[in-house]
Amino acid sequence: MRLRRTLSILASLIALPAALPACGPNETSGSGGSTTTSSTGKLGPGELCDDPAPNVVKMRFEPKVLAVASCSSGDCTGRNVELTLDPDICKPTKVTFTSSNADVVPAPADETFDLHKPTVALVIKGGAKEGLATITASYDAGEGLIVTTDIDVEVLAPDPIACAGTDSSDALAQGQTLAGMEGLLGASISVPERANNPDENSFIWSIDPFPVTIGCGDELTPDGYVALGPAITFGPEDKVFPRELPVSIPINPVLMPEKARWRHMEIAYSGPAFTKPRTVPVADPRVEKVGGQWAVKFQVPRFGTYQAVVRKDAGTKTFSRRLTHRAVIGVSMGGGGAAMFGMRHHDRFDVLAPLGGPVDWTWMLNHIENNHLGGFPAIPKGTTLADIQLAAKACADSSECDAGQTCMGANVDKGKCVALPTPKDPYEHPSTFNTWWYEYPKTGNGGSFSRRDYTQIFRDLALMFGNPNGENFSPGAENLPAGVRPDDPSVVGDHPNGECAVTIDPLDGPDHDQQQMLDQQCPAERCAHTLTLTNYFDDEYNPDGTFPVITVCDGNEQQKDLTPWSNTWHPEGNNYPLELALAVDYNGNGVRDEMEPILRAGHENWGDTGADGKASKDEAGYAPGVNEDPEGDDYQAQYNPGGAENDHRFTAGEPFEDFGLDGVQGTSQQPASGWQQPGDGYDVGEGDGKFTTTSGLATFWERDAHSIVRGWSKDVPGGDLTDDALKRIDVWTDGGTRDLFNFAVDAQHLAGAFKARGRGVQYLTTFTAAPGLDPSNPLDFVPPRIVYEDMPGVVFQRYGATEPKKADFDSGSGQHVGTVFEIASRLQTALYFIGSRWPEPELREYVEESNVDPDPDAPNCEVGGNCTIEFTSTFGRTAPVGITLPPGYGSLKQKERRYPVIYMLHGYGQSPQDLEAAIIFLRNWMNNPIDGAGSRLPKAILVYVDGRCRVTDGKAECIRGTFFTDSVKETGAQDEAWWLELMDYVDGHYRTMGESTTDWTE
Ligand SMILES: [Ca+2]
Ligand SMILES: [Ca+2]
Ligand SMILES: [Ca+2]
Ligand SMILES: [Ca+2]
Repeated sequence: MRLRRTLSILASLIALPAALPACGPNETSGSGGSTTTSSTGKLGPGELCDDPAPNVVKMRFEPKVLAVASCSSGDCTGRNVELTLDPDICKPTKVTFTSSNADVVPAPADETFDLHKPTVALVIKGGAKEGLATITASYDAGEGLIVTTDIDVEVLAPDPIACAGTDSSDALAQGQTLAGMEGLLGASISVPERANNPDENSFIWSIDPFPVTIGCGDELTPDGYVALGPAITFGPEDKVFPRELPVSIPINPVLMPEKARWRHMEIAYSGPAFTKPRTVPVADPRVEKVGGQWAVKFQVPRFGTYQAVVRKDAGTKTFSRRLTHRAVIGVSMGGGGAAMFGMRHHDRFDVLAPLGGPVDWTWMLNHIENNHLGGFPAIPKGTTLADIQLAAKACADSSECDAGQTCMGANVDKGKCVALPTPKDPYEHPSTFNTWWYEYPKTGNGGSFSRRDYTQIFRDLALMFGNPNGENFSPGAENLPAGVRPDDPSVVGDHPNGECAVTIDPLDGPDHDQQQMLDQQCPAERCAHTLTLTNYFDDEYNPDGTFPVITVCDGNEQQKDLTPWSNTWHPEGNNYPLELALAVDYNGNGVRDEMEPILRAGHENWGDTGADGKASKDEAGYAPGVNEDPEGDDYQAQYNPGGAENDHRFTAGEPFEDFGLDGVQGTSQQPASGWQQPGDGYDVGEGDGKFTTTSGLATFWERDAHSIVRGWSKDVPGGDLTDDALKRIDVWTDGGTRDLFNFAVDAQHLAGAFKARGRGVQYLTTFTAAPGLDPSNPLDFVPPRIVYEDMPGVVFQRYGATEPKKADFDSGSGQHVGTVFEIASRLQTALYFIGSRWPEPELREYVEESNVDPDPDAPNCEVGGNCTIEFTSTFGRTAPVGITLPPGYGSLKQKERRYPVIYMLHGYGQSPQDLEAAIIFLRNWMNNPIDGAGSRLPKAILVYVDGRCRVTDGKAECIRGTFFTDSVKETGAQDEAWWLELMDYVDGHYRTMGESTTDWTE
C-alpha cells in the first residue's frame, strides 16, 4: 500500500523528475499519500497561502522512536523517517538537525520545507557504536521563535534475541501483569483492571484469575520470512478467553528488512486448536520497550505460541494500482450496503468503509438463525401436548434453571430461564427469540430497537432479498414462508388491492395521509386473521406433523423493567405481522405462546464438517489440548478464516440430509406454482440429490461481501475478484462490542475473508492505538496524525470500552452508534483512511472558498456547496440525493479542478439528508488552514445515496429501508440499479476525477 508519486497522473502537473532528490526515488512514506516531495512554491488555481503566525507552527517526526542497526562498514542500511510541518508555509524554509550523540547517530543534513513540500524524508543510519541519541529538528518560524521536535534513536546490534527460562503465576488477576525476566525479557501478559467485573447487563466477558506460564516456543517462522524475535508460548496453551488480553513478545526491531514498514510485521501463531503455524491478525500491534527490551505489544483472545515475523521481501513488491477515485462509506444499514454494493462493484471503488452494519451475511444469517430465531427445545417424535412446556420456567437465579440456561430478568423478580446459545467469538452477545437485545434504560447513543423495529427490519430484509427462512413458490410471495398465499387475509387484511401487504413508513408528500392510514390500520387487521396450516412438518418442532402451524404476530411494547439488555417477548400487544415466519401452535389456541417455536426452514440439515466429512473430534489424531483439529479445517475468523468446518456454509463433501427444507423425510413437496390449498405440500428440495436452500438464503449468500471475497459468488457484476482485483480494494470496517446486532463480531468475520485471501489485516480497539497516536492518551485523537502507511489495507476497528464503567454504559459506549466521541472517531478514521488512498497533492491544497469569486456559470447550490436533487432512474424510481461539493468547487479559478467521489450511505429509517446534516463538518477538514498539505483530508465530492423505501408506480417498495440492494419482488425497490444510474449521473454532471494508475507497494 506504500504510496509513491503517480507518474501517469502527475507528470503533467508538476515538474517531477527535476524535483526528485538524488537519493532516490520519489517515494514518500508519510501518512498514506498525504505527503509530497514536489518542491514548487507555485500556487495552484485558487490556492491560498498566508504565512502562518510563528506560534501556530508545529512539526512532528514519524516515527517518534526508532531503532537502527549498528554498522561499521560504509554500506549501512538506513531507516526512513519523516518530518511533517503544519500548517502550510509560503516560502522555502530551512530545517536543521542536531544530534545529542553524533558518535551514535550523526545529525542529518539540512532540509527545506516548501508550500508543496510539507514533509521531508530523512534516512537515519546507525554508526559503529551502539547507544542512544536524540535527533532534534529546528525550524525558524520567525519573530525569534524556533520550533523544535525530537526523535529518539537507538542503535542496536542486528542480533537475534535468545529465549530462555519460564515465568509463571498461579493466579493472574485483574490489574496484574506477568512480565518475563532475564531470558524472557519483553514477554508479558496483563489483565486489565476491572476485567473481573461480574457479568451483568451487556458486560459478558468477565474473567476470573487464572494460572499462566510464559516460556519459549517452537520456531514458527514461515518460509520466506525472517523472525524478529523468539517464539513465546503463553500457557496453558489451550486457554481461550471471551475477550482479548494484552500480551507482548520481544523483538529486535533492527532485524526488519530495509524497505519494510510496520504494516509488514506479522504475528505467527500455533496452538492446540491451530497447530500448523500461520500468521494471524492481532489487535493494536505496537512496537515499544517492555521492561527495557524492545517488544511488540498486541491483544489476543487465545493462548499458544506467538512470534513476530516479516517477509524478507517486505516493502519491495510494487504494482501498478488502478485508482477509480471512488469510495463508499456507510453506517448501520448503510454499512451493510457499503460492503455488499462495494464488493459487487469492486471495480468501481478504491476503498470500502462499511461501519457498524451487516457487512457479513454469511455469519449474520447463521447468528440470526441460532439466536434471534432460537431458544426453543426440539421435540422428539411421538411428543404429545402434555409433554410440552408452553411457558418459560420462572426463576430467581440461574441455579434454578436447567443446565445451560440463564435466568434473565431475575433482578426485577420476573426471571425466566432462557437457553442462550454459547458465544463462539470474543465479545459476542447471545440472544433468543424471546429475548432480543435492547439497550434500555442505558440508551445513550445506542439506538434502541423495539420488538416492532426488529420485526420490521426482518420484514424489510425478506422483502428485498427474499425470505431466507422459508420457500414460497407462489408468485409475489417471495417474502413469505411456505403455505401462506399472498392473497391470504393474514397478508392483505381487509383492505382491497393488496394495499396492506406492504405498507410504507409514511413519506412526506400528497400520499402521506393515505400511507399513514394504512400504516396504522393494516398490521392489526392482518393480525386479526391468523392463518392455521395443518399437516405441516418440521424436524425440530413438529416431527409428526400433528400440531397446527400458524402465522405469527409480534411487536409487543417493551417491558422496560426487564431490560437493560433483553427485549423480552410478552403475551400482550403483539399486533405486528412477522410475516416471514411461522410458529407451531402446540396448544391450538390460534396465537403464538411463549415457548411455541419459530420454524427454521432456510436450508436442509447438513454437517458443517469441512470437505473431509468429519467433525474435528472424529478426525484421526484428535487429542484435546494437544491437537484439536487434525485436518486443520476448523473455521475461525481470526485464526483460521479459510477453514470449511463450521464456516456456516455448505461445502462440497459435507454430508447433508436430502429431506427438503422441513428436514423430515417423506413429506409432500410444494407444487411448482406454490401451495394453493389443503392437500398441497409445503416442502421443497427433498430427494433431488442436491443441498437445498431457500431462494432467499441463496440471494443473501450470493450478494454477501464475505462470499464475494472468498470467490463463492458467481457472476459478480464487477467481475471475478481475482487476486489482482482484490489487492486494489482497501477496507476499513468497524463494529461496537455492545452493538445489539453484534456488528463487531460480524465485521471481524468479513475481515477474516480478506485474510483468507492473503490480504494483510489488522484489528484496532482504542482509537488512539492507531500508529502515530498515543495509546496512553485516549482523548488525544487526531486523525491527520495517523500513519495509515503503518497499517495494512484491511483494518477492523472494534469500539466500546472493554472494561466499562457505569458512565460508559450510560453514554452508549460500544453500542450501535457509540458515544459522541466514538461515532465522531469512527467517521474520522474511516474518512482519513479513504483519503490516504488518493495521492494527488493538489487535493490537499488550501484554496479559496467558492463564494469568494464564484464561477458565474455554476449553479447556486454548487457555489453554496450543497446540491439536493431528486434523481429519477430510467425505470422510474425517484428519490432524493444529497451532493456536497468540496470547498472551491464553485470557484471561477478552480473550475478545471476535478475530485474523487465518496458515496455515503445512511442507516435504517434514515434518509440521505440525515447523514448530510450530521457530517457537514467534513468539508472543514478538506480545507483546514490549521493543517498543512501533509495533514489535510483530500477534497472530494460527497454523494448521499438513498436507501429509504419509496413509492414507485403507486406501490410501496418496502417498509423503511432497502439495504441498498435490488428487491427480488417485482414491485420492490430496485435500489442497486437506481444507484448505478446515479453514479453515471454524478460522473456526467460533476467534475469527478476519473481513473488513473499509481505505483503502489504491497
Ligand atoms: Ca398457541
Ligand atoms: Ca473436519
Ligand atoms: Ca462448511
Ligand atoms: Ca435437497
